[in-house]
Amino acid sequence: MQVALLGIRWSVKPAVRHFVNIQQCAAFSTTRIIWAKKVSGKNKGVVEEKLLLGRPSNNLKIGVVGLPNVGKSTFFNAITNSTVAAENYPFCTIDPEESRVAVPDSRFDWLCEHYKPASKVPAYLTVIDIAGLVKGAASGEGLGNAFLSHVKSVDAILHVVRAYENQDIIHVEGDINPVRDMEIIHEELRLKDMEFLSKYYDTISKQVTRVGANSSPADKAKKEEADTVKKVMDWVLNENKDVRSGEWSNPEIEVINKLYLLTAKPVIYLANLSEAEYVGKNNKWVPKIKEWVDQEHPGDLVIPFSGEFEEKISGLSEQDRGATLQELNTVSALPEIIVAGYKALQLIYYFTAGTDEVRAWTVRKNTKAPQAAGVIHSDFEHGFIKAEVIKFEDLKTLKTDAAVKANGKCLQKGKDYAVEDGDIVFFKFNKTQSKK
Ligand SMILES: Nc1nc2c(ncn2[C@@H]2O[C@H](COP(=O)(O)OP(=O)(O)OP(=O)(O)O)[C@@H](O)[C@H]2O)c(=O)[nH]1
Ligand SMILES: [Mg+2]
Repeated sequence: MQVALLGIRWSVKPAVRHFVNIQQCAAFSTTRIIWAKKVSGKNKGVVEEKLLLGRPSNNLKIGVVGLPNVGKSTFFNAITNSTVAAENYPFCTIDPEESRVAVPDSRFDWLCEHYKPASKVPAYLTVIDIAGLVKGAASGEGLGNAFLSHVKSVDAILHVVRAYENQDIIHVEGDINPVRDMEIIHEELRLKDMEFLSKYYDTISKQVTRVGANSSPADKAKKEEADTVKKVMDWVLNENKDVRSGEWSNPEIEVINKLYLLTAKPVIYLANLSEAEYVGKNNKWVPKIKEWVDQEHPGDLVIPFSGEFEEKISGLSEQDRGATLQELNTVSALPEIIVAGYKALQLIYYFTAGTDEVRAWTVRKNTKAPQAAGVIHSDFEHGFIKAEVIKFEDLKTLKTDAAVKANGKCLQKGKDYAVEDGDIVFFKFNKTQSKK
């Protein structure tokens, strides 16, 4: 038997949280986090792992959504260092633009400093700039159907809402009212889900035959699917709620995840303020936005930022940017937004670290060690033997790999270990088990 070793290190704690001390802004609590729960009955005591809403992939994207001309492309340019058109007229953006941005992480920086590796690869967040949605989008207004299909293709939403006053910048609704604007967008997303669900239910309910003791598994599955779609439809239509705020069982989540519903996607609200109000931490709309979010979508995050300010400082050299921020006694909101976006997608990363390379590997939350190893190479998954895991804080405290080992802090983990954000991992795998 041949045993191959791969040097890997990674770790994670709640990623960096520089942020935004605007008093009124929401506490950091990204969307809903679904925890494992106990199941009853004959499997009593066995912990059933709760499935996550959303696509089961580690290549997820977050879309910038909002009314036209509210600053989405300005934000996109600042966050991804791009130069897409951001002009003062509605529907400046038509086709989606995609870019990716490195996820800031002080642990990654520390590991790079520590190992001085030849190659450094951080985690990346993929961001998509989407065209503005208007009232009536769900019924085709303002190219609504095309634009909503762009929203359908992303896995989470950064909802930009305008909270700055400026007579020169056109507002499609005529005046500034972020709460009304958020309601418009939510209503359009919900209407589109309702339309899709009604059509889908019509189709599958026709395929459902009477289910009895002798029915085939396929017939039973179809019936269960139809029942779930009906339940989701009632939630969206009758309760007027978003899919993501419902409590769903694992079989229901499996059905929901195949439907790519717009209101199932996690949302982070970005309140676009003027530079002066952002720096002064004072804007009359932020408390109202927060209040609406707390009432309608409890637990969702509101992050104030300023498009014009971020655009301005993103064009400066690192040194000048630092000096400007210091002089104004403020911080850029972008690192906080990137980290929050990553979390909203339920993504985490582990590190592999050594003098060759320090690298962050993205996996979805709750991913078991063999599948996490498979992100590096499928051989690591198929021939998985064990993962040697070091917690970042242990390495930081004890300083060397040898000291970590000598103190019993190099943890031996098997195939049932769910990799944690920030773990520094060294996989052992059996090459003879590998599959092509
Ligand atoms: N004063 C001020 N102007 C802003 C801010 N953010 C964006 N703008 C201006 O608002 C106008 C529209 O900005 P965009 O970023 O193109 O808006 P958008 O949401 O992408 O618009 P569409 O693509 O048309 O939906 C531009 O003239 C921007 O310069 C801001 O924070 N303050
Ligand atoms: Mg735009």
